[in-house]
Amino acid sequence: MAKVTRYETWVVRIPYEEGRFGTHVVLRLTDSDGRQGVGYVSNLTPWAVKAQHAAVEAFAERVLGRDPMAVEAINADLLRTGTRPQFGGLARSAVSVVDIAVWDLKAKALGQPLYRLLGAQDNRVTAYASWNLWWQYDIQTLVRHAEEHVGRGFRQMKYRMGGVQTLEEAVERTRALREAVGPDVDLLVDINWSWTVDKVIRIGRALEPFGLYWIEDPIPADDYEGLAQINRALQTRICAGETYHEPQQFRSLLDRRGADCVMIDLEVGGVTQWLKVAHLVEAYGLPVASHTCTEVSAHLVAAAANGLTVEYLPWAQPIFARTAAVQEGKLVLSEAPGLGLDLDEAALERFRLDS
Ligand code: SMN
Ligand code: MG
Repeated sequence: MAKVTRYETWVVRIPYEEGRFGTHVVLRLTDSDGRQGVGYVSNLTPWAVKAQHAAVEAFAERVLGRDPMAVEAINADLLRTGTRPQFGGLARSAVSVVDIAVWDLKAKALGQPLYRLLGAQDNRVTAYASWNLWWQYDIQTLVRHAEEHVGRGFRQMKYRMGGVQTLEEAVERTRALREAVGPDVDLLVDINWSWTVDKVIRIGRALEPFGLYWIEDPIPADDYEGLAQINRALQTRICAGETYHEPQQFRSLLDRRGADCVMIDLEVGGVTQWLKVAHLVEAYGLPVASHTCTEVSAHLVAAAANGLTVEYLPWAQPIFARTAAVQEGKLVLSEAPGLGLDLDEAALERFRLDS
């Protein structure tokens, strides 16, 4: 039986667009057979990254000496010991990074790509381009970036409109994108919790002729009743969930039918908890989508019977030696055991953020 013998961590801050950076906490576990397991999460609250980094190291320390095959027991032990009320989501986030790396070790020990170990039939999974279409861009830039995404092989892409104030501008942006990509490319829009129920319903109805694939996070994510009201009022699929990290939050959304698709971030507790939530959502007859952490999430969406699409954000790619190809709207996962992720040590040092 192999045991986890070593951990290494990095905090990297990587530019991915003009003036935009992604901050990522990366962990590598090594076991007594010399296998290495990689885990990472992208931090959307860089001000807290030091605490998150320290938490990841604290939990990684607790995995030393453990058998990486025992993913369920390790996850339960870490969450039980770490998730005190005052520690909350940070603990889950840190446990998530450890859980991902342990699953990588487990899959490698079994010589299987993670998606196959989890039961996926196919190594190709639908993905959408989720960068370069921010609401701050003017429409000409937005259209050019959308055309570039089509040129990269994407058949779905997500733009943002949280900062868009008027119905007229929302319609103008959406029309320009629809005309640029044509009827066969899916357009997803993310409002990032910025609108009100009335505004979403009013603008959502005006956008329905454009056949949006989903409207994401239209209002604050804890307004389950508001989400249900929006969901009843609009034909367009409503997607929510990326900020949830406790099972109760997903149950509240599902019990109120607040969304037609549930977005699950790996910081919910890693692969172990992501799968549990996906199964919960499946029991309600709904699909799931992933949030950030593309290289890991793709395995999960490919394996989940109700997996819908993968958020493709390339902002952590520079730290990995290889990245999956995009072909005809699908991410093509490698046959390599585990996550198929080899860290580029030079890149880790180059982008290292001393925390
Ligand atoms: C998001 C992710 C990463 C950067 C900005 C916004 C957003 C999403 O949460 O759904 O992609
Ligand atoms: Mg979002």
